[in-house]
Amino acid sequence: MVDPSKALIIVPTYNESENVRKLVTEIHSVQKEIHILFVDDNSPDGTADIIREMQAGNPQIHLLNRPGKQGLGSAYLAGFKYALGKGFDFIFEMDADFSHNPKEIPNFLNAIAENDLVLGSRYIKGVNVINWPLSRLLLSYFANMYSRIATGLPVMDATGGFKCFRKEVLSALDFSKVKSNGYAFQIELTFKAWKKGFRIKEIPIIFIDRVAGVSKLSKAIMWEAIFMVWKLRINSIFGKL
Ligand SMILES: Nc1nc2c(ncn2[C@@H]2O[C@H](COP(=O)(O)OP(=O)(O)OP(=O)(O)O)[C@@H](O)[C@H]2O)c(=O)[nH]1
Ligand SMILES: [Mg+2]
Repeated sequence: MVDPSKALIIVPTYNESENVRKLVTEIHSVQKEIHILFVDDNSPDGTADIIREMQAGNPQIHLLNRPGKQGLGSAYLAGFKYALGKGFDFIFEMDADFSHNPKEIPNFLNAIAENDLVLGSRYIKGVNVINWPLSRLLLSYFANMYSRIATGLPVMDATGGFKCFRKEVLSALDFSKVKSNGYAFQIELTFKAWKKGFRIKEIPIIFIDRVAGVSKLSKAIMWEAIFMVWKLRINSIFGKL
């Protein structure tokens, strides 16, 4: 396993006041040296106030406060810049809603020792999704199949948001050229890392639908992904990634 004190978990938040306190407790009960960065878009429910309370006396909790809701992808890019600026070596993406189980973190830290990008995958070793309506599961499963066909990216779960990057991968990406913000954002980053020849490993995770708080999934996010996969492939043919 790599040194957990060199790892930062980025958690974008929008109205996650019901989840953040418990999330920090659980992450630190699994891996007490790890750092956590919340990127909050001025959540009206006061998520940032709770994070600030937790920050008092805990230097491992970081907060980037943005003035308004700007989307998941842009929150992650802001988080990546912060992570690189502070010299973290291993940078995670993770949702605040407990769809991603903190207990899996050590598996990522083990796998990143031999890889550059580790993806938490719902669709290797069967289908590991709990409590999603069948319609949403099918949408996600076929979206991944579609993305594989369009981009050629050989992973079973390209839209997942539980992943760990080595800093070299993020340093090699041109953030100003990252255009997508929703599910397509996940595909775009992994596709670019793959094209640059980085070692990518999928590890199985069990994904659980959110219990508290509200979903931010929208039609716009789906349309973006439908078009973006072809754009990625075409841009890569013309060397414009
Ligand atoms: N900072 C920031 N965080 C966001 C934004 N949109 C979503 N998030 C966070 O990103 C994570 C994933 O969003 P979710 O709403 O869980 O989206 P999802 O997982 O696709 O859908 P559900 O699990 O069904 O809610 C959560 O931690 C959200 O709070 C945003 O515009 N800005
Ligand atoms: Mg979620």
